[in-house]
Amino acid sequence: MKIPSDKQVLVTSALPYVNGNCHIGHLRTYVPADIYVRMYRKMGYVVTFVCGSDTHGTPIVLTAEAEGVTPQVVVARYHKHFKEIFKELQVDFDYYGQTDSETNHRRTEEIVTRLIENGYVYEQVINQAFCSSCERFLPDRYVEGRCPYCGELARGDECDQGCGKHLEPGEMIEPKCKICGSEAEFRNQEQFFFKLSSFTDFLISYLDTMGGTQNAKNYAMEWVKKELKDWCITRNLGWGVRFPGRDDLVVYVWVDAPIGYISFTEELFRDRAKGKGKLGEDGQEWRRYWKEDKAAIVHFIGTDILYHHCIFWPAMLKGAEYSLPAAVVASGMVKIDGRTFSKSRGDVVWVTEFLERFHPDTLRYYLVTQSSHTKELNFSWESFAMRLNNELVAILGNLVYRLLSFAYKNFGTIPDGSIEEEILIAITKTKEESISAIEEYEFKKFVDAVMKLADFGNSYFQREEPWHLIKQGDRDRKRAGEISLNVLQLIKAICILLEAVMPAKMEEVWQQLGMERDLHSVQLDELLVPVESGKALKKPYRLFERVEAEIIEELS
Ligand code: B3M
Ligand code: ZN
Repeated sequence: MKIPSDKQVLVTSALPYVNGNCHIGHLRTYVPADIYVRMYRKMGYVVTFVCGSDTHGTPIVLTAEAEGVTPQVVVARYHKHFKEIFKELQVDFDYYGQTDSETNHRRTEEIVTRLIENGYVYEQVINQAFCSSCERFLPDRYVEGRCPYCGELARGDECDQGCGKHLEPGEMIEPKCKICGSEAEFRNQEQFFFKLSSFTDFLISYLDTMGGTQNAKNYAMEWVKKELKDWCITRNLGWGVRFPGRDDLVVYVWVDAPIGYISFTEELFRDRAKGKGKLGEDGQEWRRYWKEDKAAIVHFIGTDILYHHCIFWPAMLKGAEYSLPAAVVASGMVKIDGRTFSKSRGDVVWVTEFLERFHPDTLRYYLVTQSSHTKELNFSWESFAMRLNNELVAILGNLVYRLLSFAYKNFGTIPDGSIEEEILIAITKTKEESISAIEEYEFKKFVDAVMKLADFGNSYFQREEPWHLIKQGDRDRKRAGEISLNVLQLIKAICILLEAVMPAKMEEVWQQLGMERDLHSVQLDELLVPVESGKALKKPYRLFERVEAEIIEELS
């Protein structure tokens, strides 16, 4: 999707449940979102990037109960953990909040009240799973059983092993209590429902123009055309955002979680306004994004939460009179060595463990090059090693080290000369391919295009053989300098583009090139600006190290 150049862009990433550590499956959404943000900034857009911890819902309450602590303790621990991981990975949110904030409670109450006033919420008594030995209702993940649609084992509010459908309270077959294991019974209980069914026509026309990846659009359209069921939006839980006027009920976590996107935008602009001492109007900037359609809102999510983002969420926004997302970008799921990711079976790769051995940028690179964004990504240490050794070391690292060593040793500064047509054309082509790949959320295509440019740099250097020329007379020496200058121009371009993917490593290259400006704020118009002759080069060192087979064996 092309975003009109006068629009601002608001990018969000799905909010992690903070009930456990970050694994590489999580990063499949955050890293591409961060790359998208960096590239749009380079393209000249004003981009705001928000995310935060999803603190409510039964996953967290269950973890807390198992540990014998309050949900706040669990939330605080993993909120900190996720923030640290994002920092290390340079997933650089403008604001990272959490859904238990006062702003989010207030905004959720306001939106739910608006939905009630607008006639989209009704009360109904439903049959709900109840555990007579624990003497409590069993909301969401408190219950396990079988999916009524496909018969697979399912937990709580989703059929996570089978068809992936969202399950309404009371829908599960053969429900059992997650806490004590006894068979649940059904008891009547009043809950509140959102009239999702009355948004069918709206959703059909909305989805038709919604941008984002095809998988998002197609799945959502299929669901809407089949039948939309009204949606139970309350739960009997103590932890969450109170349903207005009811002390015994909280809203379903999928109500207040996406509202977090709005609250974090509010909190960001409030903080910025405070910093400038201008709270009034400046603090209201968030309205431009969420009330006045002044920005393109782009949500990055995993395919498992498409239903929530393409159906519930736009209906809620519409019903409460808020702006609608311009695009939903859904990444495929991550598998480990061909197996579905599972903590209990040990089919999981923790990010902290990964980072003990490898540089964060190598993970960022791997996550976007291993498969295209909407496809499943099958992680294996072997495929990681191949990308690191054959691409980062052999193509990119080789180009940079070989050329810079040559230029540093023979000239010490950026040599004189002019940039050849061939080089300018190659850079221009890569720039165009990169922009259109990013506009289509084709992160792999984008990186592959830049790596092709690096490959071209290697062949050009090899073809021109400046190491022979340097030993000849002055004229040849001059030509060797010019060849180096041209490769330096390629490296500069690669550096600017790949900063979006490997911000730390490209910063290192940038410094080796002797550049003084902050690489992160350099825009794409600079790709063709000639490198400055006469500037001192820094002594180069190797960017990436090969990983040897023994290590891979040990890790696999
Ligand atoms: N907390 C995590 C997930 O289901 C969930 C996302 C909320 S996004 C508003 O992937
Ligand atoms: Zn199912």
